[in-house]
Amino acid sequence: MLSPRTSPTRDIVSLDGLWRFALDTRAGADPWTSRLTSSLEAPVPASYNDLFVDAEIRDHVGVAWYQRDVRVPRGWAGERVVLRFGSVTHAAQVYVDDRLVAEHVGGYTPFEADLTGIVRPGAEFRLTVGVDNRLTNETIPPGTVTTGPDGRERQSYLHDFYNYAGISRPVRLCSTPQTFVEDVTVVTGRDGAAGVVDYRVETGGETAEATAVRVRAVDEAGRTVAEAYGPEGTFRIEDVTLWQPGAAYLYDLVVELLTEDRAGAGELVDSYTQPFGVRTVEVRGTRFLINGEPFYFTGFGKHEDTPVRGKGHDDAYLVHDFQLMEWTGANSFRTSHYPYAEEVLDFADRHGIVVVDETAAVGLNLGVMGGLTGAAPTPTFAPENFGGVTGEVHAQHLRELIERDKNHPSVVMWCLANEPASNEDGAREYFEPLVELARKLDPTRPLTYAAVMFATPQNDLIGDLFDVLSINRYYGWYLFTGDLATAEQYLEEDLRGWARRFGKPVMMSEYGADTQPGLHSVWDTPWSEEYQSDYLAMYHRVFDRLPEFVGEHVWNFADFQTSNGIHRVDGNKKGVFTRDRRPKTAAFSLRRRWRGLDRRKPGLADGRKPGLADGREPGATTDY
Ligand code: BDP
Repeated sequence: MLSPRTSPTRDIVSLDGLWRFALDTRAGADPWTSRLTSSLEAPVPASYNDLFVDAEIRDHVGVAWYQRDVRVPRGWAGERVVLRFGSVTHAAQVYVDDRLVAEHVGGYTPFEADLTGIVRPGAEFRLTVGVDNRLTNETIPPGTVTTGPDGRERQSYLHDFYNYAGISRPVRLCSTPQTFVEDVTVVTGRDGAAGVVDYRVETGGETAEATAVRVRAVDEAGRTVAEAYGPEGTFRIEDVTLWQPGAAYLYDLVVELLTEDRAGAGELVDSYTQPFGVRTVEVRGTRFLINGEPFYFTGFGKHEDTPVRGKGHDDAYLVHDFQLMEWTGANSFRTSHYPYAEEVLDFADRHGIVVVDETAAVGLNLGVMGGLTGAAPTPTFAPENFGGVTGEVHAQHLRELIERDKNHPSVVMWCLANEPASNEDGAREYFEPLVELARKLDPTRPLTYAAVMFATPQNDLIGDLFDVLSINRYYGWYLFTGDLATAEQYLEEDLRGWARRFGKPVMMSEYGADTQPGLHSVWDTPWSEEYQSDYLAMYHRVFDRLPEFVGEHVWNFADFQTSNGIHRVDGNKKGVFTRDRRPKTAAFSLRRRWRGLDRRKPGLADGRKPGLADGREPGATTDY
């Protein structure tokens, strides 16, 4: 699905701002049929949970209503009018006046409603959105709703981050011509110094057959460097400037629909500009290659999580987070544990940050209920749990993710799930069709999943289906807490086991320790800032001993809010930055390691870990 962009033929009106707001329990029957009586107003985009000093709202399980009035620009006569939501978490019903115009399930992907003929240019309409935050075994992520002894519904789920809900990304009213560019796909390759670009354009609308397609690639200086005609084809960009990690370069693909077949002769019907970068991604042996060069991931698992706004998109935090990642020397991050706002990926494209793009499939693992034993109380993939429709819902989420993000050069790998029960019977049957689907939709990007601690090199059932092994481990935190010497041995044995069994690149997708900012200790004291640094340094020593190792993503970039049912003190404190983005000691240690990695050292050329700039082995030092 294309991102909304203005063009000579397209306009956009932002519907962000304050909307009327009421919980379903207080909104009366059919609240879309009239003006909401509530005096509450909620900002869009934002999660609603932390806005009001009202526990009933924060803990609400079910539907909440948002409403505003919208005037369609009078100049849009004859145009197609589309309403577009960046995301509504987790399910939405959208009404224009009394009429249901869209329903969507999935809290982290966009959807649209075509309002042509339903709304009138120059006139106003009442827009009402029902936002359902319930998670069940038929949603991704999954969860359970139960009724407590007080008759109130309660939501539980199998992930630790707080279940924020609301209209969390921008809402826009867009115009397009009646015949319009519906989709664009760009796949890039290289032939010597030239870029080879395959493109495909899909046209929508009634008169689609009567139009011709022209595409132009325009460089950053505004020069047209290639042109092609027809709905699909290939063109070359001679002396191409590649999109590279840390050195982004974007071309614009200007897609034009014209009234006639004769190239360039017709009148402009629609125009849409799709940015793209020329780069290749490939897994070869135990190497991860970008543009044919070994790439070593440094960075974080993140969350969309900020005070007050919850999971609402915020451009100020977007800019600041990327600044802090660059400051620490991160070249990449994982969109743990759901697709992030499109604005985030556009920014990564423009700034050369590499992204591992994850679906919202977190918590497909009943083993987490068994505590450290990992023994699932009932099999995860049994039909009554996640062996039923969950897989189909997961497939739909995957489709929507790939359709949305396929053109982002920053996205180099799809992560199909976080910590699924890949060690349990049924895991292979569950994941095989998803892997097949992902490869069909996008044959160009490698696939991974983040392996849970209970999944070992001995019992994992799905590693061979994927291209990169991403491993989440907490030796020294949940296991061998405070004993980094023992943790180091187990970690090394574990990681070597994955490399030995599968012969594929291995990366650490999570490793981290909860840390209370300001707590200091001369001992190995868990929760102290020094322990977090020592813990990370221990992991780095191990990584640097493994030739198959291709990257390190620390858990987590920043502290984040968790649900009440989790035993934590005001959230997960594994952040290298606090929730308000102040650095803990570990941020400085990471900065020394990551910014000190010397890319010119010969080691990197054959894909092995580089040494530090001054010749020391990375991780061999005390890092704070
Ligand atoms: C991992 C999960 C992550 C948690 C982390 C933790 O993937 O979402 O936040 O544990 O416990 O298992 O900090």
